[in-house]
Amino acid sequence: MGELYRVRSCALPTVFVLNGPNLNLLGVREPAIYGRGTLADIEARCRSRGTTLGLAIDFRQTNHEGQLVDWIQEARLAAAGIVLNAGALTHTSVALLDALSATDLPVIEVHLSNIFRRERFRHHSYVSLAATGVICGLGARGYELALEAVAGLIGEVPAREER
Ligand code: CA2
Repeated sequence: MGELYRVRSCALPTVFVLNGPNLNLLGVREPAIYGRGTLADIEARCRSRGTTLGLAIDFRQTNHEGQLVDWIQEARLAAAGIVLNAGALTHTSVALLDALSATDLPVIEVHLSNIFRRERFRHHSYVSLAATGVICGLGARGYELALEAVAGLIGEVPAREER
């Protein structure tokens, strides 16, 4: 009688799913490389997978490098993990590498295409230098697998050498 119950917070961990330049064109051009699905289709798959994994999905796209840097900095305070397809900035951006290096969050780098079967300039990734893991060549499924990886990594004790 008269017992007090503490209300437990049930906020889900948020994962930022960040997409870089030209990914808004998916489904419009280059279907041979990227398939016929749109970015909206990928977002829907992420939201559905997020629901089953118990993750809130914050899905964004920008064509601007500085905006991606701002979002990665925002994620440090607002997210439990990052899934990042930086588009062509993957291969050029030290600014993204520096922003990612400043987070302690799990970061999964995703590419729709297998960048290692493509032009040589796509074989190098600055993002990979700060990523926890990399998934490429599996199309939209790669985003779902990345969310599974983040779900597993959230709350995990850091590896011994990182402590
Ligand atoms: O395979 C990926 O996901 C990429 O990150 C996609 C980037 C590319 O620069 C990376 O090397 C690999 C390209 C983004 C999408 O570009 C489009 C261009 C025209 C039509 C549709 C998409």
